[in-house]
Amino acid sequence: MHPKSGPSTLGNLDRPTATCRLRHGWDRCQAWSCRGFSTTAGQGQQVSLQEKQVGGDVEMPVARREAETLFQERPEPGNQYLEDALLRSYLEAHLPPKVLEEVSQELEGFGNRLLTKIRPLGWECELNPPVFRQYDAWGQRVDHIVTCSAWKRMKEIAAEEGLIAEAYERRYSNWSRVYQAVKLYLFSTASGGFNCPLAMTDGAAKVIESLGTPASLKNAFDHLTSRDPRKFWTSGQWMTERRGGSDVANGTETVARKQPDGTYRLYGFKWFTSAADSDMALTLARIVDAEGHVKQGSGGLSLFFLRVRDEEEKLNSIQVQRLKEKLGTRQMATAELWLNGAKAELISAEGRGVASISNMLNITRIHNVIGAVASMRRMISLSREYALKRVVFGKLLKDHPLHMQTIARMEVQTRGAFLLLMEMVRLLGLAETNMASEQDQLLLRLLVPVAKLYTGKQATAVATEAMESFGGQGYMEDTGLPVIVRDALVLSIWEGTTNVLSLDVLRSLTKSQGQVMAVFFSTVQNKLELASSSAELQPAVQWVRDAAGRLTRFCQGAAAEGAVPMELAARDFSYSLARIYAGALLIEHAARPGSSCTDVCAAQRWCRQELCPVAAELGNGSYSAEESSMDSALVYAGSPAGSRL
Ligand code: UCC
Repeated sequence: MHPKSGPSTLGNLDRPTATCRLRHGWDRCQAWSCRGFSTTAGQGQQVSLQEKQVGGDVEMPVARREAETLFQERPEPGNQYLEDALLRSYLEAHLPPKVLEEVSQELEGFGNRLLTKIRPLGWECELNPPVFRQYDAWGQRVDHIVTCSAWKRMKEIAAEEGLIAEAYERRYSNWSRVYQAVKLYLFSTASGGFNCPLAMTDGAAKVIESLGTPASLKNAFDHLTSRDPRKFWTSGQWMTERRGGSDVANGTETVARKQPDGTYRLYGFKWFTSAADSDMALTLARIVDAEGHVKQGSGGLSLFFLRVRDEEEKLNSIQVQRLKEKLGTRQMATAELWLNGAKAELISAEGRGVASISNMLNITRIHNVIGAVASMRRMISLSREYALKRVVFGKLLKDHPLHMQTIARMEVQTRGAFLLLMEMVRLLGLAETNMASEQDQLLLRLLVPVAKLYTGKQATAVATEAMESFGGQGYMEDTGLPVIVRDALVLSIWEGTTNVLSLDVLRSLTKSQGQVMAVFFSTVQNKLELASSSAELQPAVQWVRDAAGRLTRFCQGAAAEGAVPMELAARDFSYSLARIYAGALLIEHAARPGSSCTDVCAAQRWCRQELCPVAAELGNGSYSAEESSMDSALVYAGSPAGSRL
């Protein structure tokens, strides 16, 4: 069921709860709290005697009064920036003092704006998803995607806050990317899905900048990176077609016909176009040659820029087929689009479409990581707040050790993911200010798919676990919790599934002829050395060293085995990279002067898990030909297809 109306206990923090308003009206609710009554369930049990004494005061029938005691208090986290210990300690540890002083002031203000203004708007976006109007009242085809006023306001806020501009103005040099990522991380779960168009907008700006900002694209770049809400544009990324979005090289059917004026007309069907209300898009197509032929495969793909509508708001020879019925991210319009001669500009070298759009992919994948870490952080914030209020079995949830253990495990996962994110954007900032070494660039190329695939899975696990920590309330649509869970589920699908990204990890190894692994190991080693004087971190350091040793031996063995076992091992291999690298980052963070006991504990706990699953699975024989054919036998047991294997 999708909520269409009614305030949320989480979404509408500045208003009374739905239950209060419906049953008594807000005044009555406040009157109760003035008398010092808690309406929390377990506390209700504790205060039942008091209640009996004052029952006459409230003039309520007994049956109804008993129902009142089942009310539960909503969790109300405060300023997200101020309450995020790891974020603040990371910034303190890394940013130059002057930059830290400026950005922490701005972030505190942004945290307040999120709390009081932006989050309620985000909830409005959830309650008012986009609607597709194909015809007007007189039968004219208009293909209008109608978005709500809160969504439009989100676009203005994104510009005002410089959520894209910050990265390209570079007022904090190499730290600008870190600062932008932090703002996006805080914005993400409050944004009502607007983080999605921002991901692609950032990606498009990155592509244009990587092309040297050609004169023909200067105007678009200025719009994408503007802080002026009247000028700011968002961009789509139209890559997925009917045959799917993973194997882009073979799935792209859209063709581009050159026009006498040097522009192109695009013809094709784009199957998933997210943020379809965007101002512009980057898309792939195959150029038709003079004989009317197109080149198949990756080498036949080129990259194009197009405006979605013209100055009079008329679609650029594009028809909207329909909006997608998605499990989550419903606040944001994802559409099927027919390109029926859309006017476009070729912006890559012919046949270099995939390589050119990969700049966009890497940015949107980083945004995916931002979304994943933000979802985890938000769910934990809500969960820990709730544990301060909810009483069960005679005491607050926070006093149940098993409950605390469950949240603490999520916290450790989130910390590892957060540091992976920060490491990537730190490297990106260096690369964009010509301060990155060749090693830094190789590491960045490797870490983007690793972090994307790993945190996507973590977000799903943490979001569902945290939802469970609310009991039945977590499953209630109007608490807003299911929205976060649904929206998190897309993170391991969008911008490359876990397996596709695992293969991308192998691609980065092949392209660098293995150099990237040498950089990986030496960087891990350097981080571990920072902890050499900390006795309490030594067990964790040793676990990471052992895991890195097992991974080295795996790599040496895999090189001898050939490509097939490596493909089979790709997912476990990528998980091993993520766990070992995040372990080293947690140790590095815990080893800094002034670290806290929770920093040390998080590092120890992270490193206690299996850090090198690929070596463990190799030991189990999981990548042998026999095991691989048993995989298929297991999958198809009982299916008619089983006998044909
Ligand atoms: O489908 C989608 C919608 C899902 C549902 C969404 C619902 C709404 C959600 C909204 C949420 C907010 S999203 C689209 C998902 N698709 C992808 O992300 C693409 C996944 N596939 C890949 O990433 C593949 O690996 C491909 C497409 C990149 C593989 O293409 P090729 O052509 O086979 O790749 P090649 O030949 O290996 O690479 C071509 C060139 C090479 O450069 P050169 O030629 O110089 O050697 C590669 O090194 O591109 C380079 N390259 C890269 N460079 C490829 N990938 C990268 C990279 N990541 N970074 C740098």
